[in-house]
Amino acid sequence: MEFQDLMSQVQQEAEEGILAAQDLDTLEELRVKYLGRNGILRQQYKQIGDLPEEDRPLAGQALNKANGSLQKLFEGRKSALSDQAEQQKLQAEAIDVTLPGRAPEIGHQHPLLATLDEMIEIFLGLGFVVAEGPEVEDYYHSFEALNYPEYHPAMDEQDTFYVSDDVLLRSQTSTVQIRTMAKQEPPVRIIAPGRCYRRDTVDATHCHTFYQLEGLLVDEDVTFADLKGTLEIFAHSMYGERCHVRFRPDFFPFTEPSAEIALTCTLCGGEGCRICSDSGYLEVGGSGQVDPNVLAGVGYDTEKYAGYAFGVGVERFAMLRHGIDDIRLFYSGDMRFLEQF
Ligand code: 2U9
Repeated sequence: MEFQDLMSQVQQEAEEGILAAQDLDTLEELRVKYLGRNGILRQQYKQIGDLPEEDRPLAGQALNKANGSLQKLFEGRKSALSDQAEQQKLQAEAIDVTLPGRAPEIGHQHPLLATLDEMIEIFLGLGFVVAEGPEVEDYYHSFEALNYPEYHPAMDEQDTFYVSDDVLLRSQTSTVQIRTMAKQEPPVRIIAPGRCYRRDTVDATHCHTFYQLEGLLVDEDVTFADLKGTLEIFAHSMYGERCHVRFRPDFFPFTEPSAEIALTCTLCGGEGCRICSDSGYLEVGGSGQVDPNVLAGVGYDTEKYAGYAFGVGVERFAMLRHGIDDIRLFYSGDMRFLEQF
């Protein structure tokens, strides 16, 4: 094919390609193909040397003209595509300031901790102070100081999570009361809320991790009647004046005498129903006069001082408060559950 014809064909191809390019990357590929250092036009410049002497000036002029024309076309197309890309970017990033703002999600308290706070507030109103302590405890504070005998099943591995022979996850917040008494003389009037751990099989009413609220009052002349009266006020504050406390004999190593705490059923008011298995009462925890061995263990004069203590499970109260029938929901992290509170 004649040099001129070939050059015209190349120029036409290049012009069509440049005008058809829809983006800067495609355009750049065409620039390299036709106008680049190793491009087609550079090859054609080299081929001029192979033409007859008399044809070279005209061919060179024509090639320069084509090169200039393609460069100009390329620059124009590049400018157009650049503007277009800029416009597309601006549109993509455009913010319609007239749109309503996105309201920030307002968080809210977990139902379990909301119930715990409600319970704590009642005892704060009675003059108790919140005491806290470590969740990873030692054998002494967990068992010995609480008058557990050596062989008591609670300290077996099937009930308690052990980290080592002497280090474990607390199974009750009573350890906090021991630590507090060791640091101060009576009167002691504390509540110990917090997470506890037991090797329980997880089901609708048991979980290996649960919240407890324990209370301890040590002073001169503290009686079982004081205990009952304090719990009665707590019951009224939580569920109204018709909710009463029932004591039944029980046993705990750290209290003597001990009593199981039951409240008038919050659903049927004592008539009997599905929730309370027709008993009219709901067991919620335990209590008793602090065993003198425990007081003596922290150095208190047991001739002068006596105390009462109680312990309740918080999940129980939260489940009654909100009609929840599966304890696992509290720890599921399921927003469909949590968003209801
Ligand atoms: C000291 C002395 C005595 C706290 C008590 C209970 C009875 C009790 C359970 C209720 C449900 C734990 O969450 S639960 O599983 N607790 O029955 N707790 S008397 O007595 C103490 C505490 C500390 C120094």
